[in-house]
Amino acid sequence: MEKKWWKESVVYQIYPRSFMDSNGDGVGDLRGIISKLDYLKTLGVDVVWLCPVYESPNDDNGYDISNYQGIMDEFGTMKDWEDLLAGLHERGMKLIMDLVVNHSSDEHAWFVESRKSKDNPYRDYYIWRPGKDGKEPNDWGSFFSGSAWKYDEGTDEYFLHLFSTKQPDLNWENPQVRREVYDMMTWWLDKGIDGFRMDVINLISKTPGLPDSSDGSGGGEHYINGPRVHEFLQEMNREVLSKYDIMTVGEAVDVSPEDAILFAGGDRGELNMVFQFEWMGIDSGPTGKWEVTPWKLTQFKEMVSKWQTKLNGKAWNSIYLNNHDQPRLLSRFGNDGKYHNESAKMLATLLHTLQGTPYIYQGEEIGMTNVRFEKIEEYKDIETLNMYKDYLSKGHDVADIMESIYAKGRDNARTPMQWNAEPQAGFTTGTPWLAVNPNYKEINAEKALGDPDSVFYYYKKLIELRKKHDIIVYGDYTLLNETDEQIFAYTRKWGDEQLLVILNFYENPAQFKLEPAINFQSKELLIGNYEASPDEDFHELSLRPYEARVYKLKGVNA
Ligand code: ISL
Ligand code: CA
Repeated sequence: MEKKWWKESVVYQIYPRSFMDSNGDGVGDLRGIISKLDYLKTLGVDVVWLCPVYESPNDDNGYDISNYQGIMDEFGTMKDWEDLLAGLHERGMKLIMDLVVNHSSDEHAWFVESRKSKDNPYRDYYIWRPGKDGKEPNDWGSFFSGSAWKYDEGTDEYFLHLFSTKQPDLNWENPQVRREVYDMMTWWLDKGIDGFRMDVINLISKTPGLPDSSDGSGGGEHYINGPRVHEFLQEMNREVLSKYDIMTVGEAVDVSPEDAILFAGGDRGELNMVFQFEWMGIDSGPTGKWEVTPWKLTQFKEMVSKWQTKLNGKAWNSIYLNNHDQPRLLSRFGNDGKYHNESAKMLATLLHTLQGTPYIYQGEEIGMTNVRFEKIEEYKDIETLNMYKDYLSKGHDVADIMESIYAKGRDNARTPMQWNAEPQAGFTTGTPWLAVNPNYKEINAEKALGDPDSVFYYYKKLIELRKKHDIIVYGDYTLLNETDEQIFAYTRKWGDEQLLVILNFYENPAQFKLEPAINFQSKELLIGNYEASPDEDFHELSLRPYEARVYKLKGVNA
């Protein structure tokens, strides 16, 4: 296995709108982030992934970009951004930027031109089609409800938008579009950034002719891992990425481990890793994410193990259980009430002892939780609001819709970062763009920093361990106790060392018996979320609620 800095790194994701507001307008900004760089340094993360800060009308909070080389006024200036980059680099941290090039904003100059006339030089930067029998050109659906096509009166044609109507898809078939994207990427890299997180990058190639879906299921088969996607990424790599020592992670909707190896295989010349969605789908039903469905630990273990073993030695995993699009991991996979701290630490142990690069989403390190706003008017996310209207019109019950939003809505992750117990959690002196979670007096960074036993310091310790033990980064993964419905246990192997990770995933105490037994010369308890005697016989352990332990075994003979 080849050693790389981005394998050894821990990434911290910042959603700028909600991180820290420096000027009291209720919106997080770049100066706000700069004021918290020492906080990130204390945590010990290596890389910051900054969600979009480019000029944008904010239909989808910056994922609709109207100028790829300018900074959104609300967030600050290019000078602020340069200071942020310098501040990170001075502290030995790196910066990766969000690259959103499946689509732009409809307010981008290219689209403004494109919609003017059928023979405009920019027409072919986007995907325009005449209607079919007075209806949309095909049956593809938008990720944000409804058709993926919008009719434009000016030229009597439709344009494709896989996301909101203000996010027209760029036409990657057009070599000029690709050139523009590569030049823009080069411009940012030459400013000194350390890589990209690429938004829905596996959607950029669409089946020629844009046929209807074969089964009325929305058309994903014609744009997920489309026919030219690898050709485009290899071209991007040749033209841009290969010229720099950077990290790249592609967001890849609906990919299998086999697909991931095509995007991120060591010999492919494409990306370093992808974000896959399989683990995120574990509680979704046949109709999708809003249909909240119970799951079993054995299913989850099977999914995790599949990615760990199939990618081993071939491609690199990204490890995350939440981000700005997902509910808070603690509310979803742990216990955000009585065992808040224990379960937050248990899940952190999992995330930081699997093979792959761990991603921490802002607030995860202090155990922030989901939120329940009473009224739909308090929600701001376009996906949530569109779904609400759509489901209402289809006759769903309001209370049921709200329950889905409480469990799965993206605003769960987007409430302002909880810095302290002062009004608005110390995020702003004004009125925040999205209300703060009412639990900020209990859960906040200041409190965590003052408590040596906090979730924050547990994350810090996990990050430190990663720097000390290569086995945590590179070791091979093997699942133990496969059929156990309460305990998730596995080993990592590296030379004659083994890491043994034992996690009680639930509130009930559990008995753990290591099977088969392992012979070793010495053992060391690296970390755990309860007081434990290092000499305890772990061949037969009583685990407390959400207990997590990580042992390093030396002199193992198989
Ligand atoms: O949020 C989701 C989870 O169900 C998806 O529908 C999400 O939109 C998808 O994962 C793609 O996400 C990315 O692209 C979107 C943007 O809204 C998300 O914030 C971004 O992460 C469009 O740019
Ligand atoms: Ca602000």
